[in-house]
Amino acid sequence: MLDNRQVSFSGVQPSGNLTIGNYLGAIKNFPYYTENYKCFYCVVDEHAITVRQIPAELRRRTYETLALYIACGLDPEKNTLYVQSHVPAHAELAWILNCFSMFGELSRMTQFKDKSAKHADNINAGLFTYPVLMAADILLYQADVVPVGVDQKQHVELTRDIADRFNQLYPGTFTVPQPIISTSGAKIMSLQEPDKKMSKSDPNENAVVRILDDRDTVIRKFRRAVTDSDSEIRVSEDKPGVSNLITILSCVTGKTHDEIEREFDGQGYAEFKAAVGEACADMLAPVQERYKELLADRGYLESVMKKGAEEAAYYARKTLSKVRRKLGFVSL
Ligand code: AQP
Repeated sequence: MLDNRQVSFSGVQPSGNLTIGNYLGAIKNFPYYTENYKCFYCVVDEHAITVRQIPAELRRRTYETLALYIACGLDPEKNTLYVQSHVPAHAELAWILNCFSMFGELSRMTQFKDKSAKHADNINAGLFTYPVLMAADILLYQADVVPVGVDQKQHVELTRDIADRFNQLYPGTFTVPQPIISTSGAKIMSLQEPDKKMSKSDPNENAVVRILDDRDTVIRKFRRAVTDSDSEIRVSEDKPGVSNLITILSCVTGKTHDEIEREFDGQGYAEFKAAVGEACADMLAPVQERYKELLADRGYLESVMKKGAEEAAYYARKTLSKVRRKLGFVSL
C-alpha cells in the first residue's frame, strides 16, 4: 500500500528507568503523531552503550522501554516499534555519515561535554560520535519530524547540517528533518538540583521521579523537592525549584502557569508539593497498570520487536541502497 504520510521518528535509550522528564518531554507526545504520520519509535540500545551498561540490566530495560512505549499509548499496529540493534542499517549508515561529519562540530555538542565530564574515565569514541548515529537513525527513515525534549534539539540540528551537506554532494538523498519540541515539559529539571536536567542515570534517587515509581515514592520525592527560602508559588528565573514544580503540574493537568499560581496563591510549599505529587501519581497510575500486564507477556513483546524490526528494516534498506548507489559502492 502506498503510504504518502510524513514520517515521525524518535527514540529513547534503555540506559536507566525512565523518568517523568522522558515521559513529559518526549513519550507522552509520541501518540499524537500516530494518526497523521508514519511513525517509527525505537529503543536505542546502541546509544546506551556509549556509557558502560550491565548486560542483564540493558536486556531487561530494553523490554521495559518497549513495554512503556505501548503502555504510554503507542499501538504497535499503528506505529513501528522496534529495537535499534535489530536493524543493522543504523550502524552501517552511521559509519557512512561519520565520513560527512566534522570533528569540530561534534566537539561542540553540549551532551558530549556533559557526559565526558560525568564519565571522565570512559570518554570513548562512541560518546563523541553519538550524534552521528542519531543522524543515521533519523535519516534512514527519511523522517520529516523528530519529537524530542529540548536537550536533543542540538543533535537534530546537527542531523540537518549533515543531511544538507550530503544532499549538496549527492542531491535528493535525504529528507531534512525538523525537531519538534513540545511547548510544555520540554525540559523537566532535577528535583534536587533544579538548574540541572532530570536524567534517568542520575545517581541521586530523590532527584528523579520515575514513570514506574509507586504512589508513595512519587509523593515522597515531591515532598523532598528543593524549593527556596521564599514562600511564593510563582514562576521566576530566581525560583528554579518552584518553577519546575509549576511546569510539571501544568504538563500533568493541562492548566496554565497563571492558573496554577492563582490556585495556590497564599498556600504553603508543603501543600503545593503534596498536590504536585498527587497529580503526578494519578497520571502515572494507568500507565503503570498497563505496563505490568505487558511486561508479564515477554512473548508478546518479542513479537512486537520482531514485527517492528522487519518493518523498519524494509524502509531502512531502501535509504541505504540509495546512499550506497550515490556513493559509488558496488552492489552485487
Ligand atoms: N528532563 C527532561 N525533560 C524533558 N525531556 C527529556 N528527555 C530526557 N530528559 C528530559 C527527552 O527524553 C527523550 C529520550 O531521552 P534519551 O533516553 O534518548 O536520552 P537523554 O536525553 O540523555 O535522557 P536522559 O534521561 O538524560 O538519559 P541519560 O541519563 O541516560 O543520559 C529525548 O527526546 C529527550 O530529549
